[in-house]
Amino acid sequence: MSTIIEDVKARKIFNSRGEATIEVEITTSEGFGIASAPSGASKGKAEAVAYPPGGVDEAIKKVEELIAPELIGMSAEEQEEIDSLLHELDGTKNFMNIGGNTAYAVSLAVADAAANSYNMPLFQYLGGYLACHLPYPLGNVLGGGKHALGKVPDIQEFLVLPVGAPTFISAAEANIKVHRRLRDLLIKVDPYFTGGRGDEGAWAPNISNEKALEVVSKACEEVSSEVGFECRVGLDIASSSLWDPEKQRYIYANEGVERDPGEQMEYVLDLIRRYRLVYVEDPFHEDDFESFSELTSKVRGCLICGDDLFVTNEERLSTGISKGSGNAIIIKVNQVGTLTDAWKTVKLAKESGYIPVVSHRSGETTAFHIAHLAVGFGCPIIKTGVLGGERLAKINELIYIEELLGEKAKMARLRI
Ligand code: 2PG
Ligand code: MG
Repeated sequence: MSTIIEDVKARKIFNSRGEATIEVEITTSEGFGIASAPSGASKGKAEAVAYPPGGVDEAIKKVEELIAPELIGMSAEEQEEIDSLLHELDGTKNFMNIGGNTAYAVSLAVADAAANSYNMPLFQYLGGYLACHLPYPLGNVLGGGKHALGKVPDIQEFLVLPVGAPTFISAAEANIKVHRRLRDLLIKVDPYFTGGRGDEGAWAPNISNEKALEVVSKACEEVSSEVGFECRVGLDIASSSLWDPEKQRYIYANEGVERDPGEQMEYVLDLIRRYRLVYVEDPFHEDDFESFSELTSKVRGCLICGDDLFVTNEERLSTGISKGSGNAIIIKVNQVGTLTDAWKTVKLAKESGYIPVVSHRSGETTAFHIAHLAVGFGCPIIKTGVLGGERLAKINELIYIEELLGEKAKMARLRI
């Protein structure tokens, strides 16, 4: 059979922040696959542990000594079996022994190798003939929080979602235009603006959260009328990074404001209304399912998305569903480790009316696989940056997929 695994290799490479990470290469009798793991700065408490004690070097050893001997001889098509084998070999709930990033790179390289052995694009191998919907790119254009230094906004990400785009390439182009327009606007509002950018290529100016929202909204409005379709504004508040459990308050350090959970609720509601926000990620800290549900019940026409809240975990999503917490979920495969785990969560999300948003991490490699995951898993939104080689690797791959699909290509159905 063409998909029999003949060799498994692991090596150390570097991500966009210059941190060491793992890359895994799998050779089958008629093809090969490769995948590398990204890494987060604002991680959820319930995420899989990225590396075993001993870091990337130890992870490489685990692949070579523990995982490779088991995989060799198996078929790369046995995705579920291989993913449960990874759990077995690890033996913990959150990949403490082999590392979630190790599991991620192996799991994805296996799928990549199977697709390649069949001479098929990964998205088609994962999603079949019906996988022909392109996601809307949710682009980070301005940011602060844990992704930048200095007196930047406390809110981690100010995002653009080109909801009216007729094609993927026009959507990607609109996001780039907003990013570029912002530069011109920021020069006017921040006299010290040097053109500095954060981890994901978003501008990192010395302005308040409110000012940031004003300029991003203005840039979106201007670009919307230029391109002839609507680009809307979203936020990733990444509230777990602001939450002080002792004080039981959200600390907006650069702004010099503290908010208790009630004030945070009022603040977020006010921002959604005033700026017609279309998307708000992690408006409350990672254990506050109740506030997520209260906010979700109070707003219309805005996605309330859980990242640190759900950590791509099926069980945590079930808890959210039962309480009505949010209506969208971030999908970062390395938060749970394997493709099978992530797929189960995506499936549950779709069955329950939650919009799955496939996402990059702040520390990315130049791998483009998440572009294929978005199309293959049928996720209507992909969150990946607007600029920077490691961000454009995903965007450009989607442009290629759109071209490859030809007349079959359609933008995803986005019900907000
Ligand atoms: C987030 C991500 C990506 P990180 O919070 O959504 O934008 O950040 O990878 O640092 O967790
Ligand atoms: Mg987030």
